[in-house]
Amino acid sequence: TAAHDAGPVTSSTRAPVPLRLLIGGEWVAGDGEPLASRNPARPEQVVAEGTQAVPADVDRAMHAARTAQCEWARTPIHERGAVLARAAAALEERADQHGLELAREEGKTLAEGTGEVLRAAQILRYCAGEGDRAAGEHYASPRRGERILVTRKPLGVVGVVTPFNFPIAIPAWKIAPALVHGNAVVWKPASTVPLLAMRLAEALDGAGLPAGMLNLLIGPGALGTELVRHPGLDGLSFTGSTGVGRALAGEAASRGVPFQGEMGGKNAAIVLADADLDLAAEQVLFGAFRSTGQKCTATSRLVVAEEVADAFLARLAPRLDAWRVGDPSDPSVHMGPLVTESAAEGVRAAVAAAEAEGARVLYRGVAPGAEAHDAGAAPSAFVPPTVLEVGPDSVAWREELFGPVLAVRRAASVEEAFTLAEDSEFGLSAALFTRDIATALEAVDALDVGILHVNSESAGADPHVPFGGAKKSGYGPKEQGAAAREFFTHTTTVYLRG
Ligand code: UN1
Repeated sequence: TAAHDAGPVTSSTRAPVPLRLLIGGEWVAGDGEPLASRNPARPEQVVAEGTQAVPADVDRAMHAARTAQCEWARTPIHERGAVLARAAAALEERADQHGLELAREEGKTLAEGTGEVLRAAQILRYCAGEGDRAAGEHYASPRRGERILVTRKPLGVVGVVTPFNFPIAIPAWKIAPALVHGNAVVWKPASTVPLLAMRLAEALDGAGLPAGMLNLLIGPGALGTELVRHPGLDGLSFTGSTGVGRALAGEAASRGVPFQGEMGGKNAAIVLADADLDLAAEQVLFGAFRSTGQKCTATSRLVVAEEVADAFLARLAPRLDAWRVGDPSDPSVHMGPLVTESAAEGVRAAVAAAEAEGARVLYRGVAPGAEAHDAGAAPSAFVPPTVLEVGPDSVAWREELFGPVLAVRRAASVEEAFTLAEDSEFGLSAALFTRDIATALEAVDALDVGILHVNSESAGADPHVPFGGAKKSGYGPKEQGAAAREFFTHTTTVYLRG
């Protein structure tokens, strides 16, 4: 039976939720090390606790998945979709409860947490309708009495490895297309957010997904290595850092296993001289500081036209002054902590290094615990929103810090603005602010990015269109929409004569 507790959520000091793994349709305690997920805003609060999976569980899960997948692949796609639709309804019903759990476990705000649970439901619903969409292709034949059909078939058993920052939406956008296209899944979520992983698995299990079709292995990174090395693996979808992604991609390639990698970003917002500066300031604020900057699509670089740079920064500062940083389960808070103290420590160290290299602080907000940190007392997972004016070699310009830090450079022309935006090894998303459609069209050609937003923030993605990046940001096929179908299926070309 599922491990979720159904009662209303009123208190933020409630008892930790017991964690369970899902293997072959059974909810079980792991044989591995104990694991507790903590509220990064209040580290004394344990949100969920249990024991982790051990590497041998990967083999058990893979076998359960293989057995289940044979039958599932023969189940009509509309029936498979109906399971996803029921799981979507269950998540919608529990959106407030799970949204609060997300805020407590990961640190994003209550509104973002609840929004993410609803987004996961939306993705499940989108994939539930996959049976109504084109399933393949039909070609004429150069020979009389023959037609050529291209049909799609599942890969088989796929691995899914997901990050902490969207603990339910990213898993949903990998697992839902995998399942609806007839694959079984072995899933290793980030071990900082096990409760939200369990919530998604419970929703699918409760919706009637056959035993073994989704296996949830909570545990250390070694499980991911075990998974990619398993001889039964037919595909692997990963979101996370470029370093880990490339290591997994190498393992997958050496075994001929298809790999889909969604990796880092160092996304620029470009504010041109003709932009609506109020709109741009609002969207840059959202892009850089929502979810505490912990999105691969977050705006972490700002390229601003010299002639409007001061006017733009003068519009950003009061918005930042009004930006409340604190416990994300308080609905009036705009930005919570980072996911862990050590993540915050890394961002603080990078900001200090950037300053030591000559970066100028244009804005630094306040964050709870920051003073204590300065005094060398209790460490804190909070980092204040920070805007730095930097040079081309600054760590804040080059590296994905995954925190609330915006690195700024000024451009003397549109051309220079595009050149500066392109000055990155990453190419996930970009945001361009201009009123000139011709300039926007130029940007489409000039910017080597997977996603371009014109007059909106660099983050965000719809479930029916491709998601993924260029350069170091992506590897292999993209995610979502028809791109997900491409990845989670292969084709059989049928030369058909009567
Ligand atoms: C979004 O921009 O809303 O890890 C989603 C990430 C991305 C998802 C971004 N894969 O942040």
